[in-house]
Amino acid sequence: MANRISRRRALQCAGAFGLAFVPDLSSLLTDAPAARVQRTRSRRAVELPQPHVLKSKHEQLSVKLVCRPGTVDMGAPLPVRTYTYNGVVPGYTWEMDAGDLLKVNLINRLPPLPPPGPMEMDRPHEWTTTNLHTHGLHVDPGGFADNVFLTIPPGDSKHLRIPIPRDHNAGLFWYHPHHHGAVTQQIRAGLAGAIIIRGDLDAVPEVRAAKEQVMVLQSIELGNEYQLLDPIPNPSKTESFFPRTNVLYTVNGVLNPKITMRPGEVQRWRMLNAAEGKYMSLKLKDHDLHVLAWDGLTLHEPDTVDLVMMSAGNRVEVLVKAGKPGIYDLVLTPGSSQKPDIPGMPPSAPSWVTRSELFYCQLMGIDETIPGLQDQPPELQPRTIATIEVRGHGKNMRLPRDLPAWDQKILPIRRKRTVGYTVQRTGMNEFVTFGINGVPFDPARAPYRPKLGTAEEWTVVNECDHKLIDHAHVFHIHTNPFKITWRNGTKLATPLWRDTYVLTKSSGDSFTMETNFIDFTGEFVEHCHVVSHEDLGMMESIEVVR
Ligand SMILES: [Cu+2]
Repeated sequence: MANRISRRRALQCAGAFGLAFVPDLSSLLTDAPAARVQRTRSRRAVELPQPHVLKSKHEQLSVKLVCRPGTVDMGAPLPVRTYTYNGVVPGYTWEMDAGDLLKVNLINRLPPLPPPGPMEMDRPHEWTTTNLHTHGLHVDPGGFADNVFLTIPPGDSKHLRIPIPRDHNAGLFWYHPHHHGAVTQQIRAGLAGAIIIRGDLDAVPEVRAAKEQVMVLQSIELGNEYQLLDPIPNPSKTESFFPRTNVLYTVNGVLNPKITMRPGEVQRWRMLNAAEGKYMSLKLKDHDLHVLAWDGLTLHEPDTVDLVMMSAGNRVEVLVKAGKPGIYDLVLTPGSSQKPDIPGMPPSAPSWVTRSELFYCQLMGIDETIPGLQDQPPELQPRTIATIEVRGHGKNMRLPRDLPAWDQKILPIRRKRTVGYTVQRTGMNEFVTFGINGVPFDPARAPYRPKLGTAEEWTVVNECDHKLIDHAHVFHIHTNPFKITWRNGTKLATPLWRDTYVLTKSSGDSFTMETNFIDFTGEFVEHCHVVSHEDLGMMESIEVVR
């Protein structure tokens, strides 16, 4: 049994030896310095592949999910050596109906790590141990179901059994590993896959008529030889917790695939941001995006926009109606930035050179006084992640007017809470850990205990010290979705239903949400879905009790 020590204890030990925790601050940004963003090697664009689909039969879907190292062709200059589900990135798509039983035989064939020294709960650790989270599904968080406290070390396996409730909402969800300390490593490797629950939205005639494209957006983080690098639990000043020199922005595992459409054709793009900590602001040149649903929660009517901002973990479903013949780029901008473009939110900084970017420029040796995109670090530059080719002739397809909305009634609010996303630093301004309300995740700590059959109102605040570099965060809670009612002190005319939502980069930014704790008791977590922040402590447990 590995030895676990608390951060406070570790600090005391470190102090005793005259050491300080002074990791490279750049590792706290979602963008490591000097990482190159790989576009694609010269070859003809491949048509967007679809992950292989496993469909339920007789109200049951049984899958064998093998985590193992593998070599994958993503269209980069070299084959990519990383972790895979069943040898592919992303994993297969699981398709079910509400009421089905999902059975997963999860087998861990990742390499064992050398025996660890003392493990710190807010540093990367046991990064080849795994488990499984079904993100967004309203299912049992305990036992051998959607239980993120299960541990499956290399060589081990578990049979999971996850009944999908009969009244489950239809939409796009996803699965990924969630072993604390290992989440970043396994997500940046590419371990993720889509889950589709069929239902009312699929029956809308205009939606049913549209060709469906699942789009798993990932950022695969690699070294010089396009190989996954190990995390560094206690990096030196010049190292990162999660080193990488190449970042591949892939859609369904390939760089810049092509999507072919006919003029007037409507397609349904089911997009998932399965990247580690990357905000993805997506635009399609000369085309509107007609949003049907966020996070598997259908809107009342399509929301027509020219940009969607997906935080890590978000899903958005859009209809796209092809215009005139031509080539159109689907652009990610500003991609992995700490400054996500958030529709409806005013920019929170007076200039595009914010403190974090300035800091970044200093690290990179970039002259930040010269304005213009060429001065942006490569991970902050806009980039094309897919190319749409409209050609030939097609019939003029229609868009829907009304949708079968998700609008669960919120129970009477039983309690209000403030949840602060915080960073601890030493007096010397050196990073110590991330936390929630100042406390880093500790598995031994008693969870917060709301009562089954009640609702609560939480205000989530970015409480990073404004004197320090800014961090955007992403709030995600398991098991129950939430309804956002206020943002930065302004009541929303139309509340937003999500299971994952951005907490913008400025200190004091906040949103207020309401959530029902219904159907399931048991322990689960809420955490930052910039999962490097989560592995470094930004998570807490909740146990719903009778
Ligand atoms: Cu965070």
